[in-house]
Amino acid sequence: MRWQEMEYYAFVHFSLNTYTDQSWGYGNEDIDLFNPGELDCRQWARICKEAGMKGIILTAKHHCGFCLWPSEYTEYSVKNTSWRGGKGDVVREMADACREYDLKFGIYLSPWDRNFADYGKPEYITYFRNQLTELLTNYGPVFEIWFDGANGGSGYYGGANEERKIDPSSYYDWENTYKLVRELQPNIVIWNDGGDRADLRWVGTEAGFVGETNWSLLNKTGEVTWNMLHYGLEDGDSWVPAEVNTSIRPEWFYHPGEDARVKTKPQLMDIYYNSIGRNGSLLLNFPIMPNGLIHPNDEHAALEFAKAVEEAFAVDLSENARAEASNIRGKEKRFGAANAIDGSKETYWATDDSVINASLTIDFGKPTSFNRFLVQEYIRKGQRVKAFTVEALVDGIWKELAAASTIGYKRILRFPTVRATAIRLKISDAKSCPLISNIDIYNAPQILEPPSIIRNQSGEVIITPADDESVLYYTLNNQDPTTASKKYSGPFQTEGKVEVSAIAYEPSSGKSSPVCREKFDLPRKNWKIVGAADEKAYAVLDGDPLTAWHQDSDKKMPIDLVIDLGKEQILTGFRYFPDQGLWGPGIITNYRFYVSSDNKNWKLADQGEFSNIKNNPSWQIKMFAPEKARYLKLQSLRNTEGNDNTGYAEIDIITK
Ligand code: FUL
Repeated sequence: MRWQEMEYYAFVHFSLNTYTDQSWGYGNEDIDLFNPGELDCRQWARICKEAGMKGIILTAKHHCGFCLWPSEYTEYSVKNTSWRGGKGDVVREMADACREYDLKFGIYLSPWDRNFADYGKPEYITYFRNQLTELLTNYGPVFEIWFDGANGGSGYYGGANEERKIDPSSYYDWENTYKLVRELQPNIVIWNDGGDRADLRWVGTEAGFVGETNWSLLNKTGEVTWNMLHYGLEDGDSWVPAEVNTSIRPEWFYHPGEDARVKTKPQLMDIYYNSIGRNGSLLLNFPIMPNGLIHPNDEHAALEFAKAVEEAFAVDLSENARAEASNIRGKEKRFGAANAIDGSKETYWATDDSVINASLTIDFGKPTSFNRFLVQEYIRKGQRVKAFTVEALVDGIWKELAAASTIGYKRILRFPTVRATAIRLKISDAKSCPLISNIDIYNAPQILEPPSIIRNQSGEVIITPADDESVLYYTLNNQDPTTASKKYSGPFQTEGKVEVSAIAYEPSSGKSSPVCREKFDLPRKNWKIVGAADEKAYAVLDGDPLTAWHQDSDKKMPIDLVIDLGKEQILTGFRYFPDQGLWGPGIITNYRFYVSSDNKNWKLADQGEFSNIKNNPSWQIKMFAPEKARYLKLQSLRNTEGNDNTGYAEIDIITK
C-alpha cells in the first residue's frame, strides 16, 4: 500500500553512457570520461518534488558495470576517476538530496555486468551480493530496488571481449538474493522484469502504458508471458502490481540529439492515463547530462505535465453530490454509498456477498459538465471488479459514456465532455462483491495534440493533425510556428535538407498544441532498393513509420539490404527505425554497415549493436567518419528473436 500510494516517481539514468552517447556501455569505457563538473543531485530532487513525484531511483550501476559509488569490490567505479579526486559518491549525494526534499530513495543495480571478469561464473553472484549489501546498508532507507533483466550477451568482461550466455532463471539464484535484500531493507519493494517473481512487475513495454485490463496478480511459479506482464493474471496467486516505466525522452540515457525530442504535454498526459489511470504506478525517467544536471527542456516538460495533472484533477464534482446504491451490504451505514464520495480511501461502499450486479448513482442536483471518471477499489481486500460501465443522466435519459474491465487501486476513464444531472457506475461482473472506496468526477481542460510530420519518398511533406477540428501552421526555418506562419493546406514538395516545425491550432478555444519538429536529410526520390522484386520493399523509404517491410522468410542471416542512392553522396551516418508492430518485428540488434561506389567493392563503414532496441524500438542513429558512396548495405547479423526474421520500418542516411 505504501508503494501503491506513491503513484508517481522518477528514474534517473546516469553512467559512462552519458559521456559516450550510448544506450548500453560495453564495459571497457575509460572511467575518466565520467566528469560531471556541475553535479547537483539537489537539482534533480527539486525538479522531482516540484513535478509531484514521490521518490527517485538512480542507476547506481548500469550494464557497463561502472559504479556511481566507491564500491570496495571493483576498481571500475567513481573512486578511481579524477572526478573530485576520486572522493565523489553520486549515490550518497542523491540519498542526501532525497532526504532533504522528502523524497523516497531507490536503487537500480544491473545484474548484467559487461565489465566484470567473472560475469557468468558463480563468483559474480558473490560480487553482486556484496555490492547490494553496500548499497542497502550505507545509504539509509531504500524504497525500491530495480533488477533489470536485460542481457545482450557480449561484453568486455575484464578483457575477454566475448559472448557470455547465462540462464537467468537459475544463474542469479534470486531466492537467496531477495532474502538478503529483505533482511537489509525490510520495507523495500523488489522489481524484476517478470521471470523471477518479485513484488512489482514490468508491463512488457517501455513506451508508457499498461493493458486496459490490468490485474495486480501473477502466479508465483511457472512461465510468465508478455500478456501476463501487460494485463496481469485474473486468477494469479500472488500480488504483483504493475509499474509503468518510460523515459521523458526516446532513450534512457542523455543524447544531445534528443534535446528536441522531449515528450510533450499531451504525450505525458496520455502516459498518465495509461499508467496511473490503469491501476499502475508511473516511473518516469530523466536522463542526466554530462555536466550532472537535468536538461532545462526536460524540467520544463515535467513541470508542464504536473500543471496539466493539477488542472485536470482540480475540482472533484462528486464532493457536493449525493450518492445512492442499488444494494448495500447488510443495509449498514458503514458500507453505504456515501463512503465512495467522502474523500477517504479508508471507507468503502460494499454490496451483499451474493450481489455482484450493482450500481451506484451520484446525483449533482443540477446539470453539470464533466469528462473524467476516477474510481478506486478497496484493494486491501483484493482486486475484484471485472466489468463495469459509466452512464450519465442527460435530459432524463441514461446514456452510456464508457465501458471498461478492471479497476484496481485506481482507474480513470476519459470521454468527451457531457452535461448531465447524474452519473452512474454500473458493475456487471466481479470476482466477489465489489468494494468501492472512492469515486471522483472531473471536467478536465482539453489538451491539443501536436500534428505528425512525414516526408514521403518523392520529397512531399505531409502534416497530419491528431483530430479533425484543428488548423495546422508550419515553418521551414527552424522557428516555432504561430498563427502568423504558413497555413498547411496539403502535401507540399521539398528539396534538399529541411526542418519542418508544425502546430495544431483550435480556432474555437484559441489554443495551440506543442510544436512537432522533424528534420529530414536528403530526399530519397531516386533511391532504389537493389534486388527487391517486391514493391512493398519501398515501405522502408516511404517516410511512414507505421509501414514496414520484411525480407523473404527463406533468407538466412547475415541478411543484406542494398540501396542505390542514385548518385554519390558523402555519408556520415545512417538511421534505422524498426517495425513498430506488436507481432511483426524482426528487429535487428547487430549490424554491419557497408558503402560502395559500384555495388561490387564494399567498404565497412560501421558495425555494432542497437542496444536496448527490443524494449525501446525507437530511431537508431549511428554516426561514422565521412564516406563517399552511391550504394549502402545494411547487413543484419542478429535479431531480437534469435531467428532470421529481418524487418525495417524506415532507413535513412545522414549526410555532411
Ligand atoms: C532496460 C535497459 O536495458 C535500459 O538501458 C534501461 O535501463 C531500462 C530502464 O531498462 O531494460
